[in-house]
Amino acid sequence: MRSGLSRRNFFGLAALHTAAAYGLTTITAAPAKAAPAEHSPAVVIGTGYGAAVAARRLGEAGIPTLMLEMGRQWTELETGDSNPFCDMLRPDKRAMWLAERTEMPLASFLWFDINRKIDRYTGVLDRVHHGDMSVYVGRGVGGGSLVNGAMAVAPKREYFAEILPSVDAGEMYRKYFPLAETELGVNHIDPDWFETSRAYRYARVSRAHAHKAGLATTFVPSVYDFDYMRREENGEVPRSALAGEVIYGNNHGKRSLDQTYLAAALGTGNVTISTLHEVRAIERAADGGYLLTVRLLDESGETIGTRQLSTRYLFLGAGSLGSTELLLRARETGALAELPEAIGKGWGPNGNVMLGRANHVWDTTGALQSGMPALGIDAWDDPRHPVFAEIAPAPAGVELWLSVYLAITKNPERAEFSYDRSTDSARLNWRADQGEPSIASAKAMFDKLNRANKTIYRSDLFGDTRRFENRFTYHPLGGAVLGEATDLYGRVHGYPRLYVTDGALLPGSTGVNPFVTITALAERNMARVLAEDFD
Ligand code: FAE
Repeated sequence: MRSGLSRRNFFGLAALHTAAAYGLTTITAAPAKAAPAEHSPAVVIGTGYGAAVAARRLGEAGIPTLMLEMGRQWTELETGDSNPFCDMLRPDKRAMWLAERTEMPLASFLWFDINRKIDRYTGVLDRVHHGDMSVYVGRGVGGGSLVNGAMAVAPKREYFAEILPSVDAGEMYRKYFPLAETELGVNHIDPDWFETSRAYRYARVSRAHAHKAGLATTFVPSVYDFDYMRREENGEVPRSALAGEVIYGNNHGKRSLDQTYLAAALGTGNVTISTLHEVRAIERAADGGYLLTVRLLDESGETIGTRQLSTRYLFLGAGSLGSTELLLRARETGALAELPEAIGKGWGPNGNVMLGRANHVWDTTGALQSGMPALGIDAWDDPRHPVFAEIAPAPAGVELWLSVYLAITKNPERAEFSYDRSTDSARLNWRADQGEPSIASAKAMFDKLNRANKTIYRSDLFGDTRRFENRFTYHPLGGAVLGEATDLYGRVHGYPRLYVTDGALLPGSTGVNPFVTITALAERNMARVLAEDFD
């Protein structure tokens, strides 16, 4: 147990462990509620950042709340392996959501395919394909927090004010960003340790190259426990960040939502989580509440039943893709026909571009690399090509003479979802050419870096010969944008007591990795909704 764990989090974590031990799909800290009622006063769809904030604040306000999560619970699986997650070098069925092969962001090395065949299973990482764009998302109790790189960055205040001008930036930076950072367990790397850690040699090499090109670098806060990481390097505790664990989950060290917001939510005794429950449809009930049709899955992804649930207050926290699809389907099938035109619009990939550089033979990046980035190159104030580039690891366990980056760029292009009746799903119309402004910005920064260091791009990493990969994003944002599809607090226009609480609210870009912004905005919105919408 982490020191400083509150009593509430303790009871919530105990509930998660008990459910895991008995293979339950219902997680609750309230003994009287072993099975969720078919009616719940509040329902939250999803268990990612926005959802976890909503459920916790509802639970604390004494409102019985049911969370519905299509993925499974990952705390201590009964796999025979005491670790729930597999690592990146030895992926198995737990790696990916209902896939027969892994789909790594770095798809090849020296053009050799590095993906592996796996068994189909309700694994933790999903890559959802939409033509020219595919979107990585986390599946399971904790959503994206299970698979992400833990970088906990608040956007520059001027940029936040630019993307959400109707939100009081003063209040956000005074109150809600600090609140989110505290509750998420954000911590900072000890700069002295960073300078000596073997696991961050790769970041120091990239930093030296950036500085040689006149570019500034900055440490990035994290929700990975840096004290734990230091003990990993000293050989005192089991390794996680230093054992190639990140996109398929971390067995130790990471403060994912099941350790923080969700444990606190369950600890109120008012929140229940039902796993392997995929919400398929939302309609209006005769009493003005909402009816949900839920598909029940087994661990191989087969449908084993359906449930009908009713609620008075419905919070959508299924992520940019999930929440947008549910709303679009409801509008286009006529179930919630009055939903606004703005549903499905304003989507962007946060300008994501991945790339690699080949290092000189004397510039080794190290066989041991922390899976958790701790440094970024910050050129966001560049007037022509604003870029914030995370210095990413390539933890292969051997020297690769490779530097990898995930660049976040300021790309004004946006895409829309439309409803495809034949597949009953939302389709995104992002085109490859819309990614060109992102590539131009990343190229401007990294050309400079290469020139100064006499280095070159790698063209063997993304399955073909491209040097810049922007056919995927880690940061899907938009689809139900704040102030357009909803009011200024996430209340969906036209339908009382229906809310969006996740990354769908953000208009396609945050300029930095987004989960702190999603969390802080959800905190702000929930404070208002709880004060005004509940009797
Ligand atoms: P999200 O966390 O995606 O949660 C949505 C949840 O809803 C998921 O658990 C889904 O399984 C569930 N769901 C979806 N549809 C349904 C349905 N119909 N019924 C029931 N459940 C459903 O939403 N961000 C950072 O800030 N820093 C990082 O270092 C970082 N690294 C990343 C690395 C990777 C590999 C990935 C994939 C993402 C990364 N992100 C990072 C992005 C971050 O995780 C993401 O912005 C947030 O998780 C989005 O939060 P939401 O609340 O919108």
